[in-house]
Amino acid sequence: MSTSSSTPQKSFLQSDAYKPEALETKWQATWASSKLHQVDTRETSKPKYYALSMFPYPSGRLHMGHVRNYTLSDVIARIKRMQGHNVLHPLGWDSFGLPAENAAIERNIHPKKWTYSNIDTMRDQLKRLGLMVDWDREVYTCREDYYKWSQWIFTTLYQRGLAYKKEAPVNWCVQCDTVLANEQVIDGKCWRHDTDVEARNLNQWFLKITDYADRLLDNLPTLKGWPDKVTLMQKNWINKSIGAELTFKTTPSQTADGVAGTEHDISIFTTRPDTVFGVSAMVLAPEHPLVSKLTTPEQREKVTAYVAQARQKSNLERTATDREKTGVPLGTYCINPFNQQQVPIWVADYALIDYGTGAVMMVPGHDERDWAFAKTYDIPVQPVISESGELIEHLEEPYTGAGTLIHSGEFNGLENETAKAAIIQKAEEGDFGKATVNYRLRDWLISRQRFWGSPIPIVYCEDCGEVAVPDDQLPVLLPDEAEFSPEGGSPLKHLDEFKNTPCPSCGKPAVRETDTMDTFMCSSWYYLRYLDPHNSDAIFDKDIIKNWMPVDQYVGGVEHAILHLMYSRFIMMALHDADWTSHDEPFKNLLTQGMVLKDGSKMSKSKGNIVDPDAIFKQYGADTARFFILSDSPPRADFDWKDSAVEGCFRFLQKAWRVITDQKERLSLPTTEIDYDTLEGADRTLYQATHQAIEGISRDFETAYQFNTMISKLREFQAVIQKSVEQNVSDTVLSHSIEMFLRLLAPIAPHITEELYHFALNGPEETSIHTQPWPSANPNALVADTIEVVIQVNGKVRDKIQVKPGAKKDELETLAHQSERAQQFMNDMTIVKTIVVPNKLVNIVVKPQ
Ligand code: ANZ
Ligand code: ZN
Ligand code: ZN
Repeated sequence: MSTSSSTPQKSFLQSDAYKPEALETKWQATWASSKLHQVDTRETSKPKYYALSMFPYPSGRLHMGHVRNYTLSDVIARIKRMQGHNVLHPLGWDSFGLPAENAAIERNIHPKKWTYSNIDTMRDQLKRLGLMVDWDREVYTCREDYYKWSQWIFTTLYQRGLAYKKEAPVNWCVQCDTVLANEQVIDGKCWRHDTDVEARNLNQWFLKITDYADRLLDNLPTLKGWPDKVTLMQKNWINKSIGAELTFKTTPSQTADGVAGTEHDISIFTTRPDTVFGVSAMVLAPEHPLVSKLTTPEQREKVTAYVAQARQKSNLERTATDREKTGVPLGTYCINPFNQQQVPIWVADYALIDYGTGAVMMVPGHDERDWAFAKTYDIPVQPVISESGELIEHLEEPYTGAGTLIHSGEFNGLENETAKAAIIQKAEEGDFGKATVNYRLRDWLISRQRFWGSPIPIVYCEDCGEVAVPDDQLPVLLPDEAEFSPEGGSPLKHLDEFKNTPCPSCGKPAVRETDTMDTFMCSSWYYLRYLDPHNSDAIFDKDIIKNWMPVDQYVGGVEHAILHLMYSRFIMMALHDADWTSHDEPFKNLLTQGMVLKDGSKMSKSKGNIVDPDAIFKQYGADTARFFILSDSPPRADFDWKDSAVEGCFRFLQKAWRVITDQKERLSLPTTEIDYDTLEGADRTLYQATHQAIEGISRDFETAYQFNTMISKLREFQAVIQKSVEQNVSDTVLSHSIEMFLRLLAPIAPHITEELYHFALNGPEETSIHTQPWPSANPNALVADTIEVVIQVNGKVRDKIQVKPGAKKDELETLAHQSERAQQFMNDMTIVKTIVVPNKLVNIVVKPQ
């Protein structure tokens, strides 16, 4: 064992067994010392190819999901390199974030120490997997040479008016002990915890992603290499709705607190102006500023209590269609400007303050939530859209579809889509409304009240106000020491040395912002830094970015469909607009891989069904792990880990090893000078199988990264090689097939193929199988030697014959007439005519004599 890495050229063929562990560590050391995976991003002689996997969070140890993710991008990268590209396949660490800080609190380890030691473990594991990674480009988001530039992006956005601070109701997770972005709240719960998110009012930093809402939406159709599912999720998240803002005036005599005569305007946003004649009430969000002003003294107590209670609930909880709707009437009224009808004003928590105008015109006949509300409180329902066009007075359930307007005055009889435009026009003419656009997308809240993140580079000065830290004073260093108590808010707040600083602008004593950035901010641009990771003068060299972006193939989990993938698109667009990049979309193609299951259920600590990659590396080797993780299902589908199937993959490699090493004495390079036309017998069969394998495997790769079918073709190919050995195949053809077999297998199983390339095929010492070209099929060998032609008599199949492809019509006709089987049906008949479809069939038309 001790000799394995110190004598890299030692062959394992001296003993004939396949011993993956020693062989793999030997090659990993050799590749590292020969810098086989080093990439020069300034080199432009070859076309570039950027293969990227979502970088890992250093949680502790590698799991099989990582193995799958990184193997997928690695195999793509390796094939692209063999196909002649300059390929970059980098890795790094998404290494700021909560788990490190929680470990610090629970176990009293500094988050940095915890993070770095996890990174060391996981890097070793990833190296053990045999990845084609240029480790000189490794980035850590938690290192100052990286977060300096995360801060620089923040100040760049700030200067462009894209970062601002405001007080707003925000989502608070008690377990994370910090606020969350809207994207981090899933079904009303924290994305990391199963805890319900609370609403709190806080003064926080936001990035103006809403300025890019249209562009994020409009570019989606250009992302042709993305799964439809992901683009659809982004579209729904942004949720652009076109509608109208309409103004309802309150009834003057009804004004609250006894102040008679005051009129207020209530402005609502609706996507259904066509239903305006069906309004039964006005609903204000509990936080709406008019709630208090429009409450009558009689209703004040109830309203106040309701508002207080509503503030505790999360948005999702408040708007879910299946929750019971609650509300309280304010005691005042407003007037529908279209029919002058007076309707009561309510406060109800299903109206959200941060959507539209925070007020909703309630149309119970045509909206599910309004219907539920009206039924609870006995509010009248007026149908105004009729599906059939007939006049109706009563509905059994809300009708949300299209139809004809009824009970709608001058708009009666119009189709509702047409009516929308007509109603908006009338509102504009009467000055009580206008057409508007609304988005569900909110600005991105990036403040976090935690320690283990990049400080937000802002200083507050009494004289100058908010000052962005200038470039030459970046990074704002995260101090080494802090108190990590779960109480008391941001740990940096309690560190005077950190907090107190001279104002960058006037020099007077000032204080720093003590919140840190959402780690999604740090991970929204890492793919740019890999391209120029050691640049200390600038975030990156624009020319390199220009040549290398966009990422050609991105691979990762679908759980990032909205969060990371949308944030990255936004940051890329913002950097583009600041003239830092020439592209505004970061990822050209996206592959979202499925999950890794164990015997049908998700691998998880709590289920105790985790398969540890190290154990697999030790028992079977990384090549088997890689081969197996690709073998069973296509990349997008879930993958079910079965121990027995791993064993089968190991046996396949073992057999390849045996078949090839047994023939070692006969094999030699080069193998490409073979004249196919002269081949016969076993040689011809093996050569054909070889080129069919090349063609099929290349096609499976190009069309949809069908690694599982590529692997079944490799298995078939190997079986043919094995058989041909028993059938006196020549040394040259056998060498050729084995060389092609190894090249096709090399991206998937890089170690065993490198070993066999050198020691069974005698590949030149200074070369690597991984820099050999990807094989291309000889088209002549793909054409079958003979094809089947059907012979029919009066349209009925009577015989099948083998002919050379492209046989002439008269040749086929003669062969058909000679067919004994066909002749049995032609006895005593006269041939009327013979129809020949070359390469397919001959139909002989006969009639009785
Ligand atoms: C009247 C109406 C009638 C509506 C109807 C729908 C159907 P999307 O499409 O998701 O944008 N709405 C407006 N502002 C709201 C707020 N702050 N909180 C809760 N709901 C609000 O949804 C737009 C619809 O959501 C709007 O159109 C409004 O109800 C409601 F038959 O107006 B609609
Ligand atoms: Zn949480
Ligand atoms: Zn100042």
